[in-house]
Order: sequence, then structure tokens, then C-alpha cells
Amino acid sequence: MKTSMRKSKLSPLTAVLSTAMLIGATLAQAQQASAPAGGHQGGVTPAEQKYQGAPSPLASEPMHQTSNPKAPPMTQAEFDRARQIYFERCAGCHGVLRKGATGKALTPDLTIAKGTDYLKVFIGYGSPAGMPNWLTSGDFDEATVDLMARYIQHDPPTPPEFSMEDMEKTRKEYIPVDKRPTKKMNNYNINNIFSVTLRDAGEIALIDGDTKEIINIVKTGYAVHISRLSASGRYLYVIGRDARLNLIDLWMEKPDNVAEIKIGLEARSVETSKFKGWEDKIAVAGTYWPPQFVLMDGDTLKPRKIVSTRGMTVDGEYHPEPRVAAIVASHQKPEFLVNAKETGKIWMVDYTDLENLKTTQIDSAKFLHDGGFDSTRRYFLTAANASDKIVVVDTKTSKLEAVIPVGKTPHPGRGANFKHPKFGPVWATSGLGDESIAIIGTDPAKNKANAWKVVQSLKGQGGGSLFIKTHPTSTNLWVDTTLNPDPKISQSVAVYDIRDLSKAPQIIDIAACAKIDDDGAKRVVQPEYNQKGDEVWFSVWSAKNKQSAIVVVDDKTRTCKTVLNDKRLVTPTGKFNVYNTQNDVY
Ligand code: DHE
Repeated sequence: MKTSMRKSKLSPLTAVLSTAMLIGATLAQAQQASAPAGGHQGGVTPAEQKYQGAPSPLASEPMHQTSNPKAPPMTQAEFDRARQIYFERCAGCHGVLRKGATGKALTPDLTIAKGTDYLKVFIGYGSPAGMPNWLTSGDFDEATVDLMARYIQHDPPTPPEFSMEDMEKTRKEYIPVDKRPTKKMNNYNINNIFSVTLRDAGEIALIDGDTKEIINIVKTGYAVHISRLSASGRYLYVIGRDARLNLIDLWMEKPDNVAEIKIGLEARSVETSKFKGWEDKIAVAGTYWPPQFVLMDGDTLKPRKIVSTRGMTVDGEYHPEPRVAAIVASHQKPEFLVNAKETGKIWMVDYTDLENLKTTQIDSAKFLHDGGFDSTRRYFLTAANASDKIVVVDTKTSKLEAVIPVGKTPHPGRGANFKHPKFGPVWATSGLGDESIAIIGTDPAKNKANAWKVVQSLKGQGGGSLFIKTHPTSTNLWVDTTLNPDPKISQSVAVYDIRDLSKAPQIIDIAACAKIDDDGAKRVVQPEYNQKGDEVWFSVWSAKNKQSAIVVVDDKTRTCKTVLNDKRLVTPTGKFNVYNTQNDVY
């Protein structure tokens, strides 16, 4: 590749003045063109941008690349730098192959026709539809804007696939099954252990929920994401963004890793079989790249079957990289439910016969993300986040039950189930895009008139909410606002009285309880109950080099009870109580 000596530079002031006409025209066109690919039309808030902007581990992977002679020239060094930036800043919205996800497609057939100047305006100034203003925000300088405008006119580099053999090569059985304990070898109350994501340390902390002591800090994948429990509660599965899956045995004297595998290059989800007779037998994990999921033996992580999610969207267009988002295990049948994000298809995967695999694909809405069960564990409610919808699947009939419009960019985590004083059993979600909290009726048998409707909408503190939680024994509904740009809001939570939801929520400054004496972010994230439901735990999430904490709140009095501020708790985010996670109690 040759070095580009292009002179065309975009300076925020001079260029705007001297080429006002060009920029005026192209900015309008660029903004129009940047409307999300089939996602919500009302623009994207800073909280939503922040949420999707985490660097992808793919940046460091070797990739196949061809040079496009029609695109502006770039040196190899420029190309490598642009690729790194693309995977760190852009891939989350525009996709690995640039075919578009919540952001527009950026393939050469589209970008070359637009030309470098047009693309520079688009990158530099952003758009109300959600494209960040990389130049005016100060994130990119003019040279970087120019670099990226040229880069996206070249063919997208393709990361490698990941086969069964690749997986098997990475698999380690630290403790073979026959050397593992045959009974519980410790005195911990396993049901009340919390697995805490230490995001930027690539570790989880196992914390004894009774004594609040750290049991062990276990090495896991890069930017570790979630933990899930086997049906018996013995095995803990932890997945990292780098697709490293760790299996931890809670029966050991000191619970620790017993097996490990890398199931791809980038991942977010893992689950295990929960149907009667299949407890602890099969594990499943899904990847963002390659777009596929893999079924494994539950105790050794030996991969048995890989299924690609590539295919048609619910709109009938081919999508080359439908990322695997949430996975849940059915309690009604020996099946997993696997969300294929970009296609809007929910795969129901029968795990009883892996050689003759039976799957059902349910057409729902695009941009499937996270979700959980209703209180009867029959209905799976999941967010199609950029479609601003909640999708409901009946896991007994394996059919789509409902698609419910809600506020902007719903983000339930697993949601919150409770009995509404007026509307009966309901499930609730908060969201990233606005302050609304949607309460949805979930009882078609006895409360048909309210089922699968937003029966009430609460006003929360603001947008940027990630998680909502209650417990069957509690009368509180807790809502975080982690990514709200106002620190007062991101550091506090709202708590509603379920017995009277017309009352304004109480706002509790959780970060203040942690008494962290610096001016860092201290974002409060993810309420998680203990097994009994009388304590709710929050993470106070600071930067990697700053003090973080976990604040335990007494659920009855709504007062801070204990602060866990051990130095080893680096960037705590998700917390997973063994019993509640194992039994889908939320
Ligand atoms: Fe998550 C769940 C994807 C950013 C904390 N996250 C999930 C799930 C998916 C997902 C698909 C559902 C898994 C399941 O149930 O099987 N998360 C993504 C992303 O793609 C995204 C937007 C950007 C990224 O680059 O990863 C993202 N997530 C974050 C964060 O920044 C959070 C707040 C902090 C962190 O630890 O990284 C975060 N995500 C969580 C948590 C859960 C989760 C705590 C599980 C919630 C639960 O209660 O089950």
C-alpha cells in the first residue's frame, strides 16, 4: 500500500467557514444516512453510545485483508492503526464486517460512492441519529478523521473463523472429573455465594454472602462479562469478552477453576441445561464473533456441536454476523433459547440429541439483547433494544407470544417480577434511552386483559438505566441509572414501593455510602439480592486504577449496611447470587 498524501483536511472552524456549502450539504446528507439500520429513529443518547462503545477483543486478532484499488491509498501502518481504532470504537455499532448493526452499513460499495470528504464530515461531526461527533468531541484529531474516512472505503478485514478443533486446542481440564470432590468439601453456604465480575481485572470474586468475606479471586477471561450457575448450583460458568469460558467447582474446599475453553474470539453469554433429568449435563455459550453458539459437556466443557447463526433477518435480508446475545435454559422442555441479535430470531435448541439437532427459529424483532423469565418461568421476556420492544416467547408452546412496544432502548438485565396491587403478576424493565420503566402484565391465564401490555409506566431518574431488580420476599423495586451523564444520577438509585407505585421513589446515594474519597466516576450498577431477599448489593464501579466498592443495603430499612472495599475488588460490575441465578429468581 502507498502512503496517502491527501491535502484535504477538516478543521472544525476554517473548513466549516470556507467550505460551508459543501459541509452544509454533506452534513445533512450524512446525518440522514446515519439513521440506524432498522433501529429506533429518535436518535441515540450519550448513555447508549457509551454502552456500546467498549473495545472489541478482535482488535488484536490477525485478519485476512485485501486491498481495494478504488479506495484512497493507505500505508500498511495507517491501515493497522485504523483497524485498531475501528475495533475499539466503531465495531460495536457498525459490526465486524461493517454490514451494519445498530449503526449503518459501511461497506465499500456504499462508502466509495460517498467519497472521503463526505465521510470526514460524518465522522467528525456525527449525527443526531447516534453517530458520535468524533472530531468536535476531541476524541479524534483531523488526521484520525481523515484516516478513518479512507479506511472505511477499503474492504473490511475478516477475522478468522473458530472451529471445533480450534476450541478443543484451547481446552484445559485443570481437575479431571474423577479427581473432583464427590461431595461438598467446604462449610460455605453455597446458595448465598456471590460471583462478582471484576471487569478490568479479568477475574471474578467469590464472596460469601453470609460473612461478606472473599472466598477466592479466580482468574477468568478478558473484560469478564457474566456468571451463570448449573441447575444443581454446584458449577459456576463465567464468560469473558474474549470468549474464554471458565468452569468453577463450588464443592471444592476452596472453589476454583476446574476447566476452561476458548469458544471463539468475542462473546457475552453462557447457560446450562436446567430441564428435569438434564441438570448440569449440557453447557451452551454464544459468540459475537464468529456468529455462532456451541453446545458442550457441562462438566468438562468438551465441545460437541457448533451452530452458526448466519442467515436471514426477520425482514428477509441476509446478515453475515448475527451476534449471539442472551441465552436462557427452558424449564418447560430440554431446550435453550438463544437470541440472535441482528436477525431478530430466537433459536429454541433441543439438546437431547446433538447428532440430530432440532431447532426452532422464532421470528421476533431485530436487536435482541438481554432478558429473563416471568415468575412462573414459562414465558421468556427479552429486549429487542434498538427496536424499542420487549418480545415474549412461550417456552411451553415454543411460539412467539407477544411483541410489546416500550420506552427507548429497554435494558432489563433479567427484569423484575412482582405482584402488582392492581394488575396482578407483572415483569418490569427500565432502559437506556429514556426515564420510563415499563410494567408489563404476565398472566394470560387469570389476568388476560392485562397480559402482554404495559399496564403502568413509572418515571425513573433518567435514561442510562441498565438494571432493575426485586425479590419475591421484598416490596421494593430498585432501578439503577449507571450511564446517565449526570454523576448525581449515575451514583444513586431509585427505589419504589411495590405496594403503592403512585408514590414517588426514594433516591438513595449509594456511592456516598462507599465513602470513596476521589473525583472519579463511581457509577452505581446492578442491584442483586441475597438468597433470602433481605439485602440488596450494588457495585460502585470506578476506573481500574481507582477505589471501587460493593455496597450492601438493608432491603427493609433501605439503609446502607455493609461496604466491601477490599483492594482486590477492581472494577466490580455484575453480581450473581448462586441461588437466585440458579433458580431464575428475580
Ligand atoms: Fe452486558 C448481560 C452484552 C456492556 C454488564 N450483556 C449481557 C448480555 C449481553 C450483554 C448479550 C446477556 C447475557 C445473557 O443473559 O446470556 N454488554 C453487552 C454488550 O454487547 C455491551 C453493550 C457492550 C460490550 O462491549 O460488551 C455490554 N454489560 C456492558 C457493560 O458495560 C456492563 C454494564 C459492565 C460490564 O461488566 O461490562 C455490562 N451485562 C452486564 C451484566 C449482565 C450483562 C451485569 C448480566 C445481568 C444479569 O442480571 O443477568
